[in-house]
Formats: sequence, C-alpha cells, structure tokens
Amino acid sequence: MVEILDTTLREGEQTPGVTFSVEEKLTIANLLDDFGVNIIEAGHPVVTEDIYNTVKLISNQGFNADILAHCRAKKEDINSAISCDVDWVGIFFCVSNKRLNQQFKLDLEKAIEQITNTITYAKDHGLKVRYTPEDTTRTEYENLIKVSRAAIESGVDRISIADTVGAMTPINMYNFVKKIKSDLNVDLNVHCHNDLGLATANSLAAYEAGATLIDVTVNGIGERVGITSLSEICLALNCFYQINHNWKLNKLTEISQTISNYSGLNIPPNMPIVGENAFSHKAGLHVSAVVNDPSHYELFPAELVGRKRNFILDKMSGIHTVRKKLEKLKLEANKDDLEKILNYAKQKRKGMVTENEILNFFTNQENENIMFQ
Ligand code: HCA
Ligand code: CU
Repeated sequence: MVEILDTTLREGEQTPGVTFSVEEKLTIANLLDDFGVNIIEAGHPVVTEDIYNTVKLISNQGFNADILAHCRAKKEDINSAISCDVDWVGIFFCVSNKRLNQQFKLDLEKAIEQITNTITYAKDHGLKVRYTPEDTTRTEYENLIKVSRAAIESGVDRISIADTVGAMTPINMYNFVKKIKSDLNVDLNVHCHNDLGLATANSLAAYEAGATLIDVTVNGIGERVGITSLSEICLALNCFYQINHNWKLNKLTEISQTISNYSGLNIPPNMPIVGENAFSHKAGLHVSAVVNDPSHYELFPAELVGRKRNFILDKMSGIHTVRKKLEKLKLEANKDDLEKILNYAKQKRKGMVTENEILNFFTNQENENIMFQ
C-alpha cells in the first residue's frame, strides 16, 4: 500500500518566482482531490495571513484527501494549524550536527526535547503528526535513530525521510530505507529533491524498500529545481507495480497545464507524460510500427493519460506519416501527391512540415503548386 502526498501548494510555492492566489490554490486543491491524492499539504499557516486563510479554506472543503499543514517545532505553529482545522501537521527540524551547531546553537538532547514536546502537544490536540528530520539523508545516523525513537514514543504517526538536497542515488535510498525500517517500527514517508534529476527514481527506490507515502508536486516544482513529479511517480507505480488507487490518470495533462498557467512555468516539450513530445513519433520506422501497434514505441498508451499520439513529418519520415497527417486533416490524396509531400519533407532543411504547409499544398495545387516545385 502506497499513498501520495501532494505539496504543490507548500513546496511548489517555494519555487523561485511562483506565488499562487487563493482562488488558484483552491482550484489546484480541487483538481488534486478529484485526481485522488491521499494528502494535500496546503501550506505553512504562520507564514502569512493569506496562507493561513487558504489552509483553513481548503481544510473546510470536505475533500476526500486529508489536509496537512507544514509547521516548525513550535507550539505557535501547531496552534495556528489547529485553528485551520487540518487533519495533519508536518513538523520539520533538522538534527544534523552541522545544523545544530552552526544554525540552531542547540545540542541534540535539547532539540529532541523541543521536537517531542511539539509532537505531544499536537497529538494532545487530536492531530495526526508527521515528523521530518530535515536533510535526513545527510544527517548522522545515530542522531536520526535517537530523534526518531523519541518521536515514536511521543506518538508520531509518520517519519519522513527528506532528501533535502537530492543527495541520494536509488540504490543508496533503497538501502537507507531498508535499514531505517529494520531499526524503527513506524510508517515512513519520503520527500526527494531533484537536484540531479533523480527524485522519481529515488522515490521509487524508497517505495521498493518499504516507504508508504511519497511526496510529490505537479510538474515537480519546488525549491531550486523541485521534487518528485506527481505524474512521473503515479505512472511509474502504475506501469511497474500495477498500482492505481482509482487515480484519474487521464486528468494529469489538465492538472499539469493548470499549474503551468498559474506558475508561469512552461512545460518543456520533453517533460515525461505531459510534455508536447511525450507521444510524438518521428522516425519512419517508428511511425510504421506505431501505426500497427502503439505499444512498440509507447510504454503506456497516450489515452491512459488523456493524450493523443502525434506523428512528425520531416526528412526522417516515411509514407506512413504522410498518410496519417492527411487522415488527420481529412484530406484525400493520390499516390503522386503523397510522394510529392514526402519529397518536400525530405528536402526541408530545418524543422518539421507543419499542417499549414500541407494544407497550402492542396490549396495551391490548382495554382500550379507553387510550394512544391
Ligand atoms: C523545507 C524543506 C523540506 C521539508 C520537508 C518536510 C525538505 O522546509 O522547505 O517538512 O517534510 O526538503 O527537507 O521541504
Ligand atoms: Cu523539500
């Protein structure tokens, strides 16, 4: 059993240049709930009044998803989360020696006391509690085990392994989660940053080793270059482990586009699943195989994620692509025309042949076919 926590509204809003309005956040939360994520991390209520109001608004929508508020290990943050009516608080506090010495100027025992007091306080107020020893993957293992055992004793519901700077490889993550699981009896969450493009692979490795909750954002946005992407991890779980949970996978493209609009961050054409090129086939051999059976060159069918496949007409194409293009444009052509169009594509030096160019060909036929001479 694995669940998804979406933190587009908290981690995602930490993306440089990104702020969502209250209405945008509500729309995003609705889309995520409808898609079927298990937990929505709605924000850190003490940061601004706007965030506080939004977390409260989202908590009171009656969503299927649980709502989590991000909190420091401070009563003030927990109180704020309580008055927002959230289900969960996610308390974060780094316990690496470096951070304790250089930033917090606190010894480990004192830090643990502050963390456990906050957990106890939240539990006493009926909240579910996740504790994240931030920068988990670079923290001294003995510190981790010590703070986690104390957190478990105080009634914590989950410990989250945060790979805060994307410092893991999949095999390291797998071994790390296995080791923690053998040393601690608690449900594990994983939060992977994408500094080396490994966030999805590392999250999958954590799942394989026994983590049961994965943090994601739509389009993988977040601090610096972001974290695991919602669509990538859901498709990976679906393709490799037949996990579905009634996720509305065919809504992923719309969700992705909405976040792109609100964040002002374009979706790169080569972004997996939702990028423009994800189901575009180009080389002649590929197209002839896909026309026959898309699974030759698609790991999963375009339709599964609400997409249509597309064929690219350029110098690498064969006659199948020309036929497909004409079919799409509802145009009929004789063998001669098909070959003329293919020839034109073969000679085009830069870029692909656009649908407009093909349409022009037919319009200009009567005018002595200007373009193709
Ligand atoms: C942050 C860092 C964080 C926290 C994750 C968590 C991380 O506060 O922005 O609270 O579970 O990557 O460690 O996102
Ligand atoms: Cu993070």
